[in-house]
This record gives sequence, structure tokens and C-alpha cells, in this order.
Amino acid sequence: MSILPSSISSPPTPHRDLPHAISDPDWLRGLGYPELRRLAAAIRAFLVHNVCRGGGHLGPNLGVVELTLSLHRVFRSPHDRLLFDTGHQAYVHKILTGRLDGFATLRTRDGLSGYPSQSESVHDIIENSHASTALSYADGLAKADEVRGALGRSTVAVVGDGAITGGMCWEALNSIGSANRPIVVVLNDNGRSYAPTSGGIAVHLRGLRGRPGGPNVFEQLGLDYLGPVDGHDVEAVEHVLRKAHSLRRPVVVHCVTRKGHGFDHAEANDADRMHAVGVIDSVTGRPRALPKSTWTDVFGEEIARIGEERPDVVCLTAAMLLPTGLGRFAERFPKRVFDVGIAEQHMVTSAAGLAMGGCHPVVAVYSTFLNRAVDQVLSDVALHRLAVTFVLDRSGVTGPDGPSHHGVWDLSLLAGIPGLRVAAPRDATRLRELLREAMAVTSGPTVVRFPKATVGQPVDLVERCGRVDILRSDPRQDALLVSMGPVAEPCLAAAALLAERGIGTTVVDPRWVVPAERDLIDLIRAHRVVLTVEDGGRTGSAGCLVAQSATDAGLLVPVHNLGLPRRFIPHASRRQILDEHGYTAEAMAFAVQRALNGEGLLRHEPDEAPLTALWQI
Ligand SMILES: Cc1ncc(C[n+]2csc(CCOP(=O)(O)OP(=O)(O)O)c2C)c(N)n1
Repeated sequence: MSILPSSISSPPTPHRDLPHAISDPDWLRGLGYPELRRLAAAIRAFLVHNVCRGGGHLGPNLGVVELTLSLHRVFRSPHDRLLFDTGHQAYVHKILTGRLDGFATLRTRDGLSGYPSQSESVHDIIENSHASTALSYADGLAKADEVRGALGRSTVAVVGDGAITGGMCWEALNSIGSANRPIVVVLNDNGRSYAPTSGGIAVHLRGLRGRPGGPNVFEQLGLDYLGPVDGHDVEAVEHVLRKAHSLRRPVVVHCVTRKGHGFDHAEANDADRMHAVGVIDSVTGRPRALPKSTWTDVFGEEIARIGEERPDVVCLTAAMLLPTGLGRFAERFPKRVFDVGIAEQHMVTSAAGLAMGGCHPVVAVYSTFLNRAVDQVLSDVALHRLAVTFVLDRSGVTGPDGPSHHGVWDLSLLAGIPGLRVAAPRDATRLRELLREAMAVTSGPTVVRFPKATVGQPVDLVERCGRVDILRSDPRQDALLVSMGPVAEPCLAAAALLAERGIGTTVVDPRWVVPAERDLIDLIRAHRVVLTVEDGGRTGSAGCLVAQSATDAGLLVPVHNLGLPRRFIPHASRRQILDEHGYTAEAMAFAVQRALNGEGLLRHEPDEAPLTALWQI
């Protein structure tokens, strides 16, 4: 094809230099290396332009341009399966499989997903976005080929040096290396997760980079090993991938790349921040909007303060030191912070050991990534009644990262664990208070959960009822709104709307939401209906615990729950998703009015239907 210009201006014009017609990777096979190099430059310029404009994963994708071009030339997707571990580095793959135009809508509602997505393309096989899974999928797919006699197919798993620190990868390699199936593991080694990858595996890979031909762990596990190869030399990468393809047995291709390659800010000091960006200036690399204080910032400041006061406090992260707000703590107390790699399960049990050894561990983790370590929380921490504090950032609706990143499962998964307590602060003041309360508990695990958002204005209490904060009272006591976490503002606005309509509403915040606060019982008894509101899934939610405790206390007051339905919620902005699911003052007021009329809140299948389905009637 002659769509490619013979030379590319510097910097290349993103749209002019990219052939819009790339819809079939077959086309790539007709290109010579000079054309491929020009195409790589054009793709890079396109990525910088688009990702800076709307946000997304910048550094990881800039690092895999040549690698992805080569993969699509050597392997025939979707016949050969290309699996991208974690999936945040699949933008180039998307461009090469007909989704160039979708980048205008990347990560926005109804737009292109930021991860591989089966509904977008037959070339997307896995889409979960939690790290360290691709090798296990590859193992299973190759076994299925064998069982079903589908020979001649290859399965390729692209995995980062960060993701390969995850235990599942080693469980998978243990299987893969013991058989002779055609699996190509492409190790995309850029030396970084967000920060430089930590631990012995990272040291081993560094050794292999510097000392090609030395003994290596992959060969010892039974796989062949090819490399290291310069991942930005498209010809060299292609050559080594062809060799790997021809072996028809398990092989690791060690591909050395630079995260953010071609974009100065992403390659230099800012590499950490350029892993995933918001809207930034493509020239200066700076955010376009003035940064506002986030829940993560408030936690980061407070934990550093607590660190000064308490020498027993240690912090743990699974390769997300800065994103979870531990930067300041790490600067002050470098010996009391541990980056364990992308290894949430190990992190939790290691925290259990630290607690047994006399420290108070704080596990700082995104809500969705704790999902993998629930058994460790249960058996290794709670069963031993260990005082570990889990700080769950990104709890509730997250937004543009889509279904796997919403933190809507933590309450359902954790609520049944004996002895575990969960706090949900409504504002920054409460976050500071509750973090300290949590860390004062010595008899078992505590959890503090907060969202991916800027912190709003403080929401003061008007009085206290036992341990429950009363945020608004009304002598008429028609409805009780139990506001849990960062939903106080719309709850108060709903109460104001209801007051205008002649309905007296009390708004309370129990602060600790698991187990259900006993002091809520008298409040429930005094009202005609209750609506609990939380930023999390409805099924097995904190609201369910309130309803259960009311029933257990013999109360006949109906307790309704507003939460996210039991669905995988697609990507959109946090605001859009919350609005669509009934987290507006109007929707809540409507729900209360229906409840007072003895009507249900949901039309069909309580778990499946969003509340909005009803208030839109
Ligand atoms: C289980 C899990 N924990 C944490 C994350 C958050 N996370 C996303 S990408 C990333 C770093 C990945 O590093 P690497 O695998 O080397 O890929 P790179 O971005 O360097 O290409 C982390 C920690 C995740 N996706 N999944």
C-alpha cells in the first residue's frame, strides 16, 4: 500500500501519517522495514496526540509500538491468539485491528474501551485488566487446542516485567514449562511497573539483559529462552518472534523496551506519572487542569503524620506506591514501606506476619485489586485476629477504566469476615478521624474505603446519636436516609427536596458501616421508611446489613438499599455512572416517596435493575 508518506515531518501529524484503512493486520505483512519504521513513528505521534487529549495509558503503549507491529506480522490473529496481560498496553493492537477512529472516544461513555474488549473485536481474547493472568489463560487455551485436536495454532502472552512479579505467572510457568505446547511468552521488560520494578525477579531480568546467555529461571522451568532483543528494533524483534513461532514449544522471548519511548516526559523523571495520565499538555507534559485535593492526597498526608507519631506503623503496596498516596510516607520512612511487586495475596499475608511481629501494617491498595486477596484477609489476617488496616482507594464507581476497575465488590466480599470492621468516611475530616480510629483497633482487621475523586466540602454533623452522626434532623421523622461514605451531599440535597414536598427526613452517617451500627436501630424505629445509600454494589452491601439488623430487632420499618446493581458496569465518567444509577438528589427523593407510598424501589429482578429505571417512569 502506498498510503504511507515517504518521509515524516517532526513531529509527525498524527492523522495525516496514519493510514485510516488499517483494518486487517494482514496488510502489515506487505510493508518493508523502512515503511514499518515510519508507521511506528506515526503511531507514536498518534498515541501522544490522542492520549494527552483525553487521558489514558500513555507510557506502556509508547513502549510496545514495534513489538505489537512485529507480533501482528509474525502471528495471524485471531487464528493465533494474542493475549495482553493486564491489557493497558493494547492501544497499538487496537489501532492495527481497525479501531483507529475509535480513539476520539477512548474511555468515554459508549466509546472505545481502554482495555481489550471482546465486544469490540475478534482480535481481543481477554479483557480483565487485572495483572498476571495472561499466562494462565494461554496455558488453558493451548491445552484446549490439544484436547480438541486444533493443531497448528500458537498462543502468545505479552506480559510486563511488573506483571510477572505476580504469583499467578509463576503458577502458570510451572504448568507451561512442564509440557510441549506452542506457547510464546513475550516478556516486555521495561524495568518498570509504575515505579522501577522491585524484587529478586527484577534483579534477575536485569542480569539477563546485561549477561545474555547466562543461566536463567525460564530455562530452568522447562521453557526455551530467546533474547534479550531490543524491543524498538522492529526487524530484530520480528526475527526473534519468527524463531519463537517456529519452535512449536513453550518459549520466552525477552524483549527489552523503554516505557514511554519517544515522549520525553514519559521516558524521563515523570515516567511514574506518565503510566496513566489525565488530560495533559502534549508539549509540556503537564496536566491541563489545576490539581485538586483528592482522597488519596488526604490519606497520604495523614498516614505520614501518623508515621511520625507511631514507629510501629509500616505501609505496604503492590507496585503502586505513588498512586496509593504512600509517596510522602516513603520519603520520610523509607525503611518502613514495602513494595512487594504486583502481589496482592502475598502482600496481605506478609502484612499478617508484620502484625504478628509487633508492627501495625497499613495495606494501601485499590479496592478492585484486594478482590484477589480476600482469602488472605479472611484466613491469614482475620482468623488470627490481627490488627492490619486496609486502606481501599478507588472504592465505589471509578469511571473510565471500566468494569474490572470499579471498586464495587469490597463491601460484599469483606462484610462476612468475622471481626473485620469497615469505615466509610464522608469527607476529608472523617477520613483523617476514621483512619486514626481504625489504626487504634488492636483486636482485628480494619478497612477504610474511599473513592477515586476529589474531596468535597466538609459535611458537618448537627449532633451525635450514640456513635452515629446526625447530619440533618426533622421533627416529622418520616424518612431516614442512612448515608454511608462520600454520598452525604446528594442525601442532604434529597432531604431538602423532600422537605419542600412536606416530607420530614433525617440524614445520618454511621461512619463505621460493617458491622451494622447498633445505634441505628432506635433511629430506624422512629421513622416510617429507611433508605440506605452507599457507593458500592447492592448485593451483600452495607445497606443489606442495616436491613438485616432492623429485621433481627423485630422492626417492621422497610429498609431500602441504594447501591450499584449486580452488573459489570461499562466505562464512563464517575459522575455519569452515579447519575444513571440513582445517586442524584432527585432520584433519591423519588425513591423515598415511593417507599413512603408502600411501593418498591425496583421494577424487576431487584439485583439487576438500576434504580433509575424506576425513577424515569
Ligand atoms: C492485580 C493488579 N494489581 C495492580 C494493578 C495496577 N497496575 C496496572 S499496570 C501496573 C504496572 C504494570 O507493569 P508491567 O506489567 O511491567 O507493564 P508496563 O506498564 O510496564 O508495560 C500496575 C501495578 C493491576 N492492573 N492488577
